[in-house]
Amino acid sequence: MRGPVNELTPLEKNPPKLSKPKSTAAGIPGVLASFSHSVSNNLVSSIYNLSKVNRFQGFDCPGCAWPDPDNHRSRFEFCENGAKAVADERTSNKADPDFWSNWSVNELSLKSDNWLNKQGRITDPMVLMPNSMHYTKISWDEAFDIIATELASLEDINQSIFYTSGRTSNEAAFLWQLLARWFGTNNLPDCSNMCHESSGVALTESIGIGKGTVKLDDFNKADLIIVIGQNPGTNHPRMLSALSDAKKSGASVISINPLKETGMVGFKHPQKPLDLLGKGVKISDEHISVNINGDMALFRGFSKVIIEGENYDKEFIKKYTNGFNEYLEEVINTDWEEISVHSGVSIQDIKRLGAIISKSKSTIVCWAMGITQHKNSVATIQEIVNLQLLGGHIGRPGAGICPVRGHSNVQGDRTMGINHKPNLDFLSSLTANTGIDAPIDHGVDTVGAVKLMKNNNNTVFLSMGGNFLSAMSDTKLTASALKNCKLTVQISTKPNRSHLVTGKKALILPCLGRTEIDNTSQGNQIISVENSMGVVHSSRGNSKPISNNLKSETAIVAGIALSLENKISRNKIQWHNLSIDYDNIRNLISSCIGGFDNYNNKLRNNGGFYLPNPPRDSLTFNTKSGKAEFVKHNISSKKAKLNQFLMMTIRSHDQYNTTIYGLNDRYRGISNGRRVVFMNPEDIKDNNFEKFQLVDLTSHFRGENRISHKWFVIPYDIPKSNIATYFPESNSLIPLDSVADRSNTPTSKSVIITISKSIE
Ligand SMILES: Nc1nc2c(c(=O)[nH]1)N[C@H]1C(S)=C(S)[C@@H](COP(=O)(O)OP(=O)(O)OC[C@H]3O[C@@H](n4cnc5c(=O)[nH]c(N)nc54)[C@H](O)[C@@H]3O)O[C@H]1N2
Ligand SMILES: Nc1nc2c(c(=O)[nH]1)N[C@H]1C(S)=C(S)[C@@H](COP(=O)(O)OP(=O)(O)OC[C@H]3O[C@@H](n4cnc5c(=O)[nH]c(N)nc54)[C@H](O)[C@@H]3O)O[C@H]1N2
Ligand SMILES: [Mo]
Repeated sequence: MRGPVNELTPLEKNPPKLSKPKSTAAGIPGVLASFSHSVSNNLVSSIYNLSKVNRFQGFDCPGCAWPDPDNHRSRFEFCENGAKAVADERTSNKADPDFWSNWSVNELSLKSDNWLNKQGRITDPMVLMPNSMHYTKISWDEAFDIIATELASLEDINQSIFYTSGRTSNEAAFLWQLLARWFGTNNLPDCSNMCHESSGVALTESIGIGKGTVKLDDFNKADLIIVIGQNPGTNHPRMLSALSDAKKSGASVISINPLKETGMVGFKHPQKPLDLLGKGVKISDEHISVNINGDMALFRGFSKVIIEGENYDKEFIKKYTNGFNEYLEEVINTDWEEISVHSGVSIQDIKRLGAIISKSKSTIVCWAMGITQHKNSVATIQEIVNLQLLGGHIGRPGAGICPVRGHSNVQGDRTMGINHKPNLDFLSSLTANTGIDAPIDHGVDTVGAVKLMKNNNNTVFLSMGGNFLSAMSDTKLTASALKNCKLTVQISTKPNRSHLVTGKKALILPCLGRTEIDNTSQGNQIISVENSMGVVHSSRGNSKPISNNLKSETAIVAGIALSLENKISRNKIQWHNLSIDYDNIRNLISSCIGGFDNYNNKLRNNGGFYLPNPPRDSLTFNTKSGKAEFVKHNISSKKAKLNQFLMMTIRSHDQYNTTIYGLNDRYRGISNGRRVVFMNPEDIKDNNFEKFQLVDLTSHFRGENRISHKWFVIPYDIPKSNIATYFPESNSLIPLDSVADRSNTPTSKSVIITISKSIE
């Protein structure tokens, strides 16, 4: 029998150490921190590897989706975040078959996420049989056969789920969705569902494309850059170089965030010696400590200032937009008091900043998870677009909208068709070019996937990267759903909790990482990715793979497909030819997806190529009206009632999503602990708590309670009645059905919580 498996990260015994939050990001400590992580892994190969990151002939940094300059590359186009990601992948530690035989899944589940990740790279395909406590080694052919047998025996094809995390290359992603659709399902949930889905839904309706409209170069032409709900110092450090350059070219920066994040205060460029020695560049000219989820009201306030002052771009509005009069009326009818209460910002401050925004000739607005993971996220993003349309700040140099993506190829995966709601043009093109009978019915997203697995005993869940258990909301429910599957398959590089909380049978298929040489019978292959600004470029691994028994993600997809082909009747696809020469995949992509003509040649240009972006390139909007839409909504915000708190779940400086590199959050002054609740000092006093008080958190949703024990209270500069915790630890508190309207994204940044002292 398999004993109990712990689906949650274990509790922490001791409180963390505290120091003052830092006022400057990067600089010498940033560089040293990246190297100390490398040192602890493998210094020589890491330094060699770092010099290859984001060079024209090197590999794409697995750290984030922030773009590189178009025409040049500095010797080290990377940052602390990238350095950690590379060092983490290049570790010499191995989670090999001996490791898996030494530890049962039950024992492993008592270890922390940090410990699991430290065990190193998975070296061989492994299987966990029903009732067994240990993974054992299996051959690739046997593994593929198990998957094919289980898939072929499904009563309903829609009991299969093909999840994708956003590090997957364009080539592997294209094959992955082809496999799912050739088999017959659109069950293609992906990490976007938990990330920028709200941006995609909002922008598609407002401007006719689910992506941003700026190029990196626009940052140097902007008058004003507004950064909302984002912590670039930790999550997109290279963005700080763009912001500091923009400031040198005369731009002002406004930061809107319940927290004063260090990167937004000051920045020292880690690759410029003079910057390192000096005091650093001040980044934000203004910071607004908005209440959690107060942004929609705040932006309504900015629009009101512009409309009251008649400072809008009448010509742009007339020529390029639809719905202005209705929006105008809505704004006039929203009263100031309401705006101030919802946003938590004084009318005076909103008017002062609104006046600055009114004057800007070219404004860029950037946002990330602080905006996308709330109930009203789609409406909030559309309010941001409304403001940009008022000033004509789209399709003009130095202006536009900039949702800053997370995973390094999450945007590319969507472009490749990883989408549970594919558009019909894409499906018919896929059918025309591959002969498959592409299914039309919508598939499940991540929330739908949990429900599907929960309600069926026989689901097969396949995961191309990621850590579904820990990344998803409602950890216990997600765990019970995964355990209900007849088979779960993880295509992974490093051990994580999704390897421990599994279906009746489970497989781990270890793949090459981005830094490794991908050699096939046709020679070394390159892959491609799309960054946050729509540039597609190549990536080439340069290190010897950690084990001889790894396969590339593309080879794994082809292996599953070839095995399945023998068991079901479907049209022939040249899986083998596609998987040995990625030019063949790219030729197929060229014929199926717009903007990729001549893909193979263009990819080999230094820096790659831009995909078409109609709003940016020609002020063309593929919306219902053919114009950019003002979309009006009643203003709303989530508010905690008396004795409740509104909780946001955020990343520390030492984690990459569910991968925990270490236990410090250097910029926020926390070390050696993660189980913390950031709380306003007055709230601490009013509740009779103390610093390091051990508390239990209970979330409340539609009459249901979820409880999580033993968190340490930390006094922090955060608005009253707002609190923050780190994910993934706090995911068990987020109810599965608490999602954003229309995008169905878990509301990871607005969870209603009560706090009580723990019983020791
Ligand atoms: N080192 C590192 N880099 C990463 C990642 C990582 O985990 N580690 N993850 C990658 C991924 S997948 C993603 S999506 C991105 C995530 O990048 P971010 O979105 O920067 O990540 P979060 O830590 O979720 O930060 C959310 C920020 O929004 C603020 N915030 C929360 N709620 C609100 C709100 O209601 N209003 C406003 N205005 N602000 C709010 C928080 O205080 C915090 O500063 O980073 C990517 N890069
Ligand atoms: N509460 C809360 N929950 C959140 C969020 C939040 O802000 N708050 N953020 C959400 C967001 S924005 C996102 S994007 C999701 C992230 O969700 P996921 O993308 O599912 O999770 P990751 O933690 O990025 O996945 C890490 C695992 O990916 C595997 N891996 C790493 N590199 C590779 C590779 O090259 N190939 C393959 N095949 N596998 C690889 C490793 O085994 C590693 O353990 O989490 C979401 N969950
Ligand atoms: Mo993300």
